[in-house]
Amino acid sequence: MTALRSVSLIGAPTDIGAGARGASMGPEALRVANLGATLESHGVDVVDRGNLSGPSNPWQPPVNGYRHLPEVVQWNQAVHDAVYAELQLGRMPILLGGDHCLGLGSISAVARHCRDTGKKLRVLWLDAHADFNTSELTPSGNIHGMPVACLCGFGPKELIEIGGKVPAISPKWVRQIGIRSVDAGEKRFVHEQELEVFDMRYIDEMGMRHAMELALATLDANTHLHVSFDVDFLDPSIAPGVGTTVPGGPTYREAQLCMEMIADTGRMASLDVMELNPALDEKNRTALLAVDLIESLFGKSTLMRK
Ligand code: B3U
Ligand code: MN
Ligand code: MN
Repeated sequence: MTALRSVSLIGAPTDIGAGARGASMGPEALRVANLGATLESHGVDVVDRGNLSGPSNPWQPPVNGYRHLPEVVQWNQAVHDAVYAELQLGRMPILLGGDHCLGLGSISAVARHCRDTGKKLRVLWLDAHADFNTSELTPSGNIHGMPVACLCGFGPKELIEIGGKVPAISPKWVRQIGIRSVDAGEKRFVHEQELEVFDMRYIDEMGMRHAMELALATLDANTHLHVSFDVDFLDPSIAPGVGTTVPGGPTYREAQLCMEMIADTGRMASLDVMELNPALDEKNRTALLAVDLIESLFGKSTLMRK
């Protein structure tokens, strides 16, 4: 069972950091897929705070290695403030993205809350991508490829300072799962910073169970577990509704096991559901799958377990 049973849904309807338009419709697609009522059916107290607002997407090319930096800062500031406010109320924020650049606002707020309360932070990054680019390394300038680097202090000042402390987190607190697309320079940087990555090769060889056992090892009663779920983590055959599909991702069963093992820790205290792109989906099936997996994150299981 998860520790916190009071959840606040926060919509962040923007694709400001992405390379394809459409993730701005993600929050509504998750609502249409019945996320709120589904969580309520598992005994969760759910409040939908509605959508944040911010600048529209000007769809401009990168400037000095960043696309839409001022707009990305504004959106992340809004996300930071909203997530931090929910944590202060003792509620579990679920950020409905929106593209993954907003993981910066969300996790910098979580890190701030952990500093306030003396908690240890563990970030589980479920993604096809490492999102560890910088302006020098990025092939695209899209900031959704940079949030983990920014959280670790590598990024533009106005972005990395949002949570009040630089760096917001240490690479040691992060575990990445499902990774299968990393750019050449980004790969070197991942090694240099010693990010702990359970890539698809690891999952193929050792299995999701073993990967998750290691990723969740050393959690204790004082750990705040944040899950940042980029929907492109999933294999595109089951989750076509994302901007950057990468073949060879976790199957339905592997993804379910991943979520169930997170639920079993009872430590998840905040969640991002990112990069869902309804413009590329088929009859909302990717949103419905995301809701199904989120149910497992909240402890749904086929049989009663001890
Ligand atoms: N690594 C590439 C592609 C990418 C990262 N995150 C997503 N796509 N969703 C980049 O542009 O940084
Ligand atoms: Mn991502
Ligand atoms: Mn991704």
